[in-house]
Amino acid sequence: MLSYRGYAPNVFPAGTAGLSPASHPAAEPAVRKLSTIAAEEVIAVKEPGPLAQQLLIYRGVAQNACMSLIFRPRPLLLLALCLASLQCNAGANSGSSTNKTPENAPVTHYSYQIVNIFPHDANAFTQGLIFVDGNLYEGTGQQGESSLREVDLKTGNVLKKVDVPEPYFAEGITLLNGKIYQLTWQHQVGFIYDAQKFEQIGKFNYDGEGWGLTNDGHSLILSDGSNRLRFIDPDSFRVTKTIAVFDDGGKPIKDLNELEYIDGQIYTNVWHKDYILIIDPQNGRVTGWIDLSGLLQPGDVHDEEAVLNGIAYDPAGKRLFVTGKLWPRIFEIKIKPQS
Ligand SMILES: [Ca+2]
Repeated sequence: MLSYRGYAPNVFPAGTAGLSPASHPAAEPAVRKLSTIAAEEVIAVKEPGPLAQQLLIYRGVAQNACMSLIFRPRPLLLLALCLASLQCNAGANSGSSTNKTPENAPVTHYSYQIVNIFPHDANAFTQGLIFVDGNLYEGTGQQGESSLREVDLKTGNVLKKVDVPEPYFAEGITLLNGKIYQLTWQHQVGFIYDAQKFEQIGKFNYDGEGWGLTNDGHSLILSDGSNRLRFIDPDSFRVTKTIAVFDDGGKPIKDLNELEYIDGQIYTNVWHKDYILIIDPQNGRVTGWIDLSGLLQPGDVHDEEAVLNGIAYDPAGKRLFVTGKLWPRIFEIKIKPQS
C-alpha cells in the first residue's frame, strides 16, 4: 500500500477528491467535495477507465481540507500522485472554501406553531423518535434504562418494549425495510429488530460514537456528536458518503444529534440547543433553522440534560412531532418562515 497525502487540480478538480471526470468520465461518481469526505471513509471505485483500473480503493481522510489517499501502488498512478503531492497546500485552501454555506445561499429561519400536545413518559431519556405507518417508536438511553418502545401517541402508554441490557447506552433509531436499527452511544454496536415482531434479529458495527439515526429510504444516516453525518449501507454497513455541516461563517456545527429525514431534507436537533437545523443531504448545507425556544414551560423539567432530542414525522398526515429527554410532552408543530 502507498500512503499519499495531497491533492492536485490536474488530477482532481479544485475542491474535490477523486478522478477527474474530464479524463475519466466514468469516474464522476467518485469525484467528491473535500467537505463531504470524512475520516476513515472508504470508497470503492469501479469505473473502467485506464487510470481508474489501477485504482481499486481509496480511503479519504479530511485533515484541514487536505486529503490523505491510500492507493494500491500501480505505476501510472504513482506518477500522477508524485505530481499531485506538490499541490497539497493549495488544495487545502481551495477545499476549505467549499465547506462554507455560500453567502448567497438562502437559509430560511422558521418559528413554530403548536398544533397538538400529547403526553410523554417523563422518565424516558429520549434518544430516537420515529413515526412510521401510524406507529410511534421511541428509543431511550442511559445504562440500565435503555429501551426500544412502541408508544401510543395519544396516551403516552408504552405498547411494546424491548430492554437494552447494560452496559449499553442506546441512542438513535430508524425503521427501514421492516427493520428497526438502534445505535449505542460508545460501544460501536447497533441492534437490529424485526419491527413487526419487536424482537432483536441482529447487530451491526460502526466506528466511533452513535448519536442520532435516520434513513433516506436507501441508507442509514448517522450522527456521532460531530458536525458530520455518515451515510451507511444497511446491508454491508459500509460508509458510502459523509457530509459535514457548517454555519454560514464556515464554523463546524457540532453535536448534531437526533435526526429525521423529511421530504428530501435532514432535520437534526443540536445537543443542548433549542433549535433544529434543516440540512441538504447532498452537501451538508444548512437550508433552514427552526427556533423551538419556548416549547417547555418553567418547571416542566428539572434535569439539565432534559434537552430537545426527538424529531418524528408522519408523512401521511404531514405531522411533525418533537420532544426531548425527560420531557413530559410531545408537541405536534407546524413550522412557518419568520417574517
Ligand atoms: Ca427521528
